[in-house]
Amino acid sequence: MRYANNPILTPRDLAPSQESMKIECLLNPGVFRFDGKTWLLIRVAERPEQREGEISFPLLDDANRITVMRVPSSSPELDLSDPRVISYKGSDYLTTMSHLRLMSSTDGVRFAEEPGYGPIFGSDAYESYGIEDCRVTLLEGTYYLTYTAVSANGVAVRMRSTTDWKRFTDYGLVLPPHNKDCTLFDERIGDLYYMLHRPSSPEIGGNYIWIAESRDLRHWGNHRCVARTRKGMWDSARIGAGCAPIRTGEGWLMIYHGADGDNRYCLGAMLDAADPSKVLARSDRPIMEPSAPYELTGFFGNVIFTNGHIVEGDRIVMYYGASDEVICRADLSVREILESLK
Ligand code: MAN
Repeated sequence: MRYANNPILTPRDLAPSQESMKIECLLNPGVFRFDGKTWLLIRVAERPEQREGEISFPLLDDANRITVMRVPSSSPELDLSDPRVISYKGSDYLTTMSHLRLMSSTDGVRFAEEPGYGPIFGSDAYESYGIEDCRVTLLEGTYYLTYTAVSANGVAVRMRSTTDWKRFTDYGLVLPPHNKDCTLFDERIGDLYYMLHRPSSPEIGGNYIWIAESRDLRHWGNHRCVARTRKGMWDSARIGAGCAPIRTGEGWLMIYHGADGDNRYCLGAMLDAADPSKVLARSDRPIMEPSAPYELTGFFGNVIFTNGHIVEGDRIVMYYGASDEVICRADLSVREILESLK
């Protein structure tokens, strides 16, 4: 059920990271409990104020400072058909650059920034186009952040960890391009750690959900494909895992996003066996699809995308990005989702 006062956060609710920038979108928060509160780790996408006659977009330079690229908007070598991407002289850039912002709440709907918990920015050449869509997994007392690191080298998965949200350990790129939508499981299975991830293989294959395992959280192997896109269905073009799967009496319950050829993003569920590389059941129809006005129109309309929830008994308190612009909440029931998979 959608929260009646959605959206709970919009770009106007936060100040830009610096004066020259404007927040264009809030997207796809990681979600966790810490210090007795619910926290969101929000993807904040910014771009420079646009001037007449030119298109400008941000990049990190070699010294990790934000610089602005400017190109004449009349250039025949400029392709702006996708609001998320700028194609110029054969190279692709992002229209916005994302960083991650922490906000906390005691009631789960009113969120505020807290002094001492600063923003997280891209930190080197592998993150020069920004960092995005962070999953947060609490595993054996440590929070693991798995997020998308974007640069001219490609779209990859990076990991950091923390226990206090002030000091972070960097694991570097745990998966090379092209890969995103990575989440760790929140417990070991046997003596192995597991992650779900989403490599892309556009010529043969596609955008499928994979699983990998590790003994030390740094080196990942035994990659296996868990689920593929399905022709003619709501998840025909791309799929990707949400956050850590939920352990239920019937197996691992995973919420995932699926998009079709028209870039319409919905949510569905999969039930995996005790061996999480085996799918037992999967949503024929979405468990949530864009229908509210804020899900139908916005920066990139027709999008519901989640990578964070907390589970309280049967209740899944889920936070999601709508139309790549605002943040919303919906409460789901584990039992109802399991029923829908029968
Ligand atoms: C896609 C979209 C964008 C994102 C890039 C890079 O184009 O998901 O929002 O910035 O990929 O990850």
